[in-house]
Amino acid sequence: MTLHDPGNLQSFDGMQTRSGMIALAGRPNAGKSTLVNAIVGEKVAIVSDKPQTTRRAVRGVLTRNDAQLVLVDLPGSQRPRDAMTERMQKGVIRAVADCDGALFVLNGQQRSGGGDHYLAELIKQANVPVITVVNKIDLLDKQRTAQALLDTAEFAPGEIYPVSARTGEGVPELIEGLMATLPPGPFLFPPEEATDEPLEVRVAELIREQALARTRDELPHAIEVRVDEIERVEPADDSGTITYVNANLWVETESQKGIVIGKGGRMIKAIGAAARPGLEKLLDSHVHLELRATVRKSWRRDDGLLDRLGIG
Ligand SMILES: Nc1nc2c(ncn2[C@@H]2O[C@H](COP(=O)(O)OP(=O)(O)OP(=O)(O)O)[C@@H](O)[C@H]2O)c(=O)[nH]1
Ligand SMILES: [Mg+2]
Repeated sequence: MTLHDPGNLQSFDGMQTRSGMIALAGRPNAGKSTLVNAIVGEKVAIVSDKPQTTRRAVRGVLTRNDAQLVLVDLPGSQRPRDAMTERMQKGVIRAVADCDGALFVLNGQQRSGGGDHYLAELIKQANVPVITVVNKIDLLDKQRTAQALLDTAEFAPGEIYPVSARTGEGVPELIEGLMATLPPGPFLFPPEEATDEPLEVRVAELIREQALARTRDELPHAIEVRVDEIERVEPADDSGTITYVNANLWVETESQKGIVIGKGGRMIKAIGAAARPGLEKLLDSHVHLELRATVRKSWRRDDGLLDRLGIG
């Protein structure tokens, strides 16, 4: 860096760096979290087929040579249903305006006139550069992809990229497009980090992902997972590190608790067993998971608690 640099230009290994935060906005289930994982090349955000899987902003980081892209995965936007989703919406609008740019993610297979148009207007108001993505093109043939792109161009801001977050098609081109929008600036995170999420949160989210995959209707929305303890033990022999994870699955009613525990504990065991491979990969260790379920009445309506949970 020389004294004549304008602004806060910095160098990394002698190079001038660029960096920026890009917020992902889109309706629930559009595939925002899947896309963040595809771009950063690591699972930093959980995914499910239930709407409103993402509850708080999750940052995913991709660093390449002299450029660092920080993606801010946000909860899906739609008309609020309750106090929790209302807070989530307000948070989304603030988050987009606070970023250097926005990535507007549309579900190419399930387009909704009203919802997508409303969101497009909201994003334009944030006054930041926007790139639009038509996602899930693996589900469309060429002709329907072309039609989806044409329809999207009618109302969506910025350049439009067709992608499949699931197969990775179009993702390299999108990364190039996003990198090109980054303003000069110092790296915001260590280059080797894919996210700044605390380990406890990543662990809790991987468990919640498996609980979401096994529940329906209102129940997925009533589940929160808290990790009480993570303890790494290095055995004297070389049998490998064991990590003991103690986690608590919150629900709102006794009947919900009955469902998540299941007959003879079958459901909660299945959730734990399904979460374990992801946890072992994340923790690079054998994992012993102790999972309990607790009724925490109306936790989604408790403002103080939602604050502490970082929701909204
Ligand atoms: N076929 C296909 N499915 C996808 C693609 N991207 C995401 N999905 C699926 O769409 C569903 C929703 O994906 P998420 O990434 O959780 O969507 P989201 O936009 O983050 O959803 P919220 O967090 O609820 O706002 C999941 O079942 C994904 O597997 C894609 O490119 N193709
Ligand atoms: Mg999500």
